Amino acid sequence: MDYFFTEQQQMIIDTAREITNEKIIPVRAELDEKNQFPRAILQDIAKADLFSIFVPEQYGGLGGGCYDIVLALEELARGCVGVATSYAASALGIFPVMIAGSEEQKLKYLPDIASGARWAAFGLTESNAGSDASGIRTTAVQDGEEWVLNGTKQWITNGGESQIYSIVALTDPSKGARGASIFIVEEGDPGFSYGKKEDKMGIRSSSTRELILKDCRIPKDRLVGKRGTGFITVMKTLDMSRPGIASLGIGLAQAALDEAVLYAKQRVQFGKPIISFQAVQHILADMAIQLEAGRALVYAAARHIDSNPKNMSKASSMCKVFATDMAMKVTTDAVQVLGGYGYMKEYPVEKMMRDAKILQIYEGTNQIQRNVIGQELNKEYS
Ligand code: COS
Repeated sequence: MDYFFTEQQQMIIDTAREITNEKIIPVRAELDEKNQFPRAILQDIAKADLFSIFVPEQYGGLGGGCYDIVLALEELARGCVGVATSYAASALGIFPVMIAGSEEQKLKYLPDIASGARWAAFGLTESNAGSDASGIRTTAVQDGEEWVLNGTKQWITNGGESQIYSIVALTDPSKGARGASIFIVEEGDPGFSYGKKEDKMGIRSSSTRELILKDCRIPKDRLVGKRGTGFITVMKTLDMSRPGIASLGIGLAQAALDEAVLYAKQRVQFGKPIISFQAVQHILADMAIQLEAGRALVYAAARHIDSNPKNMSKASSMCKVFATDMAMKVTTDAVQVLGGYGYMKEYPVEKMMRDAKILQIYEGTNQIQRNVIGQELNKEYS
């Protein structure tokens, strides 16, 4: 379908497509197999200026909106969701600074993020605080001109690979969510180290690691926004990032559909290519319908978010749920169309199905998204 992209959007798509075709697809199976972080590909992405999309122009970025980001992510995810996740995590990690950071912090960090010289990551989740984001236990105590952070963050995307971390910690533990604040922690800060790297079912090229803060001392000016406003910034950050996860589902489902159709055209059974059988055609047709419906919703949500930045929660959660549930279904159906071959690592749909699962879980499970949508509906109709 023609979505009438602007010249700039088409340029973003073409640039990301070239990286996907030339740099990602040839190595994705190997990265998956070896659990290997795609450092060289991220450097190519930086050279192609794609890290600048989500940074405002005055800090060296392209000043793109949500729509521009989802287009880039969709193309990268068509190649590999693990690689695309590593790219997206830098945006997620720096959104708190863009949302609530001081002018000095923006000038210090955003140009490096835009050029891809440094990557960011977001440190929210802990072993006992996943869906319940306000249940974190990491603390930050002021000591003269410094903050002292203590705690362990779990499952941090780009952990150990990024140089800049937005860490959520309690500055007033008795106040719960209203006692949370966000801090910038940099690689090399005293008391900051990395824990074990996870061995995952899918998106294996992305790095998922613990962050350990043990009497980690950082300068006073690393507090992002006002003390105690961290939870609201976290919620706004996730509102901004969730359409990106939706677009990973779109790119992944497109890749799975492409593989399934091409296979069905060349696989001969009962004397005919299997695409000539209605049973197979109907599976492919449903995959295509669901994919296009998801894409239309993601693009519509992204356009809505760009023009209504203060009212994005419902659109953001709706597209995240629909596109990622769809990606799980479409990748599973792709494996079905390829049959026994689809189950083998020799064909890429096996990896696609494994990669799809995390999309329904990370950046807020799809059950949490439904809670957000339900609460927004409750407000709208009151
Ligand atoms: N934008 C701005 N503020 C928001 C907001 C949003 N989208 N959503 C909630 N808030 C505010 C509320 O208005 C409330 O403010 P006050 O304390 O001033 O009233 C505050 O934040 C707390 O909101 P709420 O009571 O709804 O928080 P809950 O503890 O019930 O949690 C959910 C809300 C479940 C939505 C939140 O914990 C969440 O998103 N969990 C998933 C976390 C996640 O995505 N983790 C993935 C890992 S991060 S990559």
